[in-house]
Amino acid sequence: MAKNTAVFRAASIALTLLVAVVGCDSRSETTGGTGSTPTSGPSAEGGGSGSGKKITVGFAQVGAESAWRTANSKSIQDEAAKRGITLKFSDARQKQEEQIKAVRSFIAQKVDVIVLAPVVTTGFEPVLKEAKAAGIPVILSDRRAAVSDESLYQTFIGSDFIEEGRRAGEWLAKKTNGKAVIAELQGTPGSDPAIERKKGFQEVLDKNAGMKIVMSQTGDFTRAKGKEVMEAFLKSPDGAKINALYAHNDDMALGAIQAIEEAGKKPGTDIIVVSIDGVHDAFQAMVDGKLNCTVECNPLIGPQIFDAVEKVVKGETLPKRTKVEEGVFDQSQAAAELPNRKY
Ligand code: GYE
Repeated sequence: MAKNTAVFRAASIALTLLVAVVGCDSRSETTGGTGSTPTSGPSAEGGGSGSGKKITVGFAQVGAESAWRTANSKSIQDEAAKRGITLKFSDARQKQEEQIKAVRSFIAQKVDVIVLAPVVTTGFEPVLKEAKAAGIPVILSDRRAAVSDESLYQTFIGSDFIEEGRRAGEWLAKKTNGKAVIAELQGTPGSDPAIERKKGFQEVLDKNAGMKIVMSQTGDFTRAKGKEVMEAFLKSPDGAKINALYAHNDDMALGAIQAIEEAGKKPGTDIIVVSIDGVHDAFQAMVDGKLNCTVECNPLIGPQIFDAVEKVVKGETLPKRTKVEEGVFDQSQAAAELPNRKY
């Protein structure tokens, strides 16, 4: 367990030191939408590609649905500022149409590189073709897009979501001796992490006949919907049988924990709760005995994203896939790890 924690922690400390050195000289431009014309940041001698030309990146972010996402946006904004890269930031509020609009606007603005975190896997191929036709390279961040032609993006930098689902399932199988009546809170329908976290978890269920998902619905990766759906689960005819909850992210688990408490049950005891991300509040909930386990999904990928951006600008070819290292934490490790959490 947590075999990669040391590596991750070292990286986190290094990142913190870098951020501390740079301070809050934020040069990234958060436009909040793609309609506005961002003002240009201060000149960045020594920044950018090293060739003297300042790089402009358009980042089409998913939204601000979770603590993971907030940390991810901050990591990318901080890293752009640190490197003197101009960042045009768009928050699509989890809407694909908004992301497509954002990408089109970045193409029209002739940015150097587009970074896209696709809210869902399908439907991006046409706009990716438009970017390619305009000669603007695209890097996929965090989530994968299903495309028929790999040349439509330079690299995909993100976590192994199937492995995360598997880790959650394996932890639960061990904890319950392979016997569990499970409620599942899925992420955004059609999104890469929702599809793959379900798949990895299911692999474990297929090997454990005593573990069954008896109800499953989307909570759209948000705390509010996680709570709402868990309330409905508990009120349903089979609600009283649930003794385990698998949530595709911590925010939904935290919302569900509230619903469990309001229904007069003890989260963490009456219902074993396992989720994914490893955000600060999840560690606090483990310390409080309400959450049992979180599988880490590291959002601090700003440095990896901009390493890739700078290489692409220099014309280098990247591997199609760059993975992020992460671990698994349960209640026994929570108190010791809590002060180290950076998100
Ligand atoms: O787990 C969830 C967020 O795509 C990995 O999106 C990301 C997921 C993350 O809303 O909290």
